[in-house]
Amino acid sequence: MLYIDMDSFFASCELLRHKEYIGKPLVIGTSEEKDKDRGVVQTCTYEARKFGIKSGMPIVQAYKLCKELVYIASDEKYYEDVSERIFALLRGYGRQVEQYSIDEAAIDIEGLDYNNALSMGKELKGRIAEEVGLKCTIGISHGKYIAKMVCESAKPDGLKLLKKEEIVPFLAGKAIEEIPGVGPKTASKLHSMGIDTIDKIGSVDVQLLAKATGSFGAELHNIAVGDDRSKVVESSEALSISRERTLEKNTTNISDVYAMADKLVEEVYGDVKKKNVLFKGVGVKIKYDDFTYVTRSTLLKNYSQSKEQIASVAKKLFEKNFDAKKPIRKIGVKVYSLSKVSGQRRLA
Ligand code: TTP
Ligand code: MG
Repeated sequence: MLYIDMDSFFASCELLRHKEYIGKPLVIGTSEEKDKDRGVVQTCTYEARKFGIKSGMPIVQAYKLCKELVYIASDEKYYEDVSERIFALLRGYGRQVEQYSIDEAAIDIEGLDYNNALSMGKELKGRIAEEVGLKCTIGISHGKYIAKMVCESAKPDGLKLLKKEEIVPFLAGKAIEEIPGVGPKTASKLHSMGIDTIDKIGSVDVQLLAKATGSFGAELHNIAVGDDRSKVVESSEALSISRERTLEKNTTNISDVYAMADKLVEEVYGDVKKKNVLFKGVGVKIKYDDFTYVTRSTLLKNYSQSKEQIASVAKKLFEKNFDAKKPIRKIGVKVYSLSKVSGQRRLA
């Protein structure tokens, strides 16, 4: 398994178009610059991390830690475009790719020996640096959980391979919270059983583990003994399901938009059923004849698998954002924030 995670992703994207800030402590925040004090840090450069600044921290606190901090307001549309280019490159290898977030993926490298796996990692780093201009870290090992942990341990700009026999020593003494997917709930259950480090998980009876942590128990045991069997799950774990299509002719008539939306909803719903996933988010994209576009989305209260719900939310979003003065060229419909109906747990 090869696990790739871009370094300080949003901040690095900004440095591509703001070369003047290279080498400076830079944060990307959730609020417009004029009211940046109300926002939180989404990410920051490694130069800013030296001051103790990190994701989730209020901007006000970040400024207390570093007075010379440079601030840029988040521009997620741009980061998504950069991400799409990176994923197109990753998918170009014809291997299974499981996308975990805007900047993280696991790639199935079955059939490669350690040397070839390392060569692939090196090549990927080189191509992403050359073709996109960004740095990333790659962890290679057996199973997704271990590969992700190896990746974390090699940040930033790292490439690290952990052989099978090196896994148990690597895990020794590490806190259970370092296992991807172990959140506060699982952690507190494990703590109440007297388990605080990963190696201890391995010495506990699997039945007991399963009783405390459900279906994750057996997987946790496997991870702890260096036998992480998790595999890439490409389709059902995809971040979103979407369709977009160009209208027959550019239009300022909303009924043309609704008619096309019905078709797209039908197709998106077809995929939802086929992959047997639930969704929590519904979004639309409106592309105008001047090649500008807007995206709008709504998060539902609960996970859903209803076609009517996709249709009604999409329609509302199209209606609300319709502007009769701007001819529309193309529209899109998507569902996101997906969850499997059963099985596979997410890492990130
Ligand atoms: P991460 O991969 O967690 O962080 P990163 O890429 O900035 O830094 P690194 O991987 O080198 O440690 O997240 C990817 C992007 O997701 C990040 O650039 C910004 C965004 N993000 C948030 O918006 N809020 C958050 O709390 C986190 C953790 C990330
Ligand atoms: Mg990252």
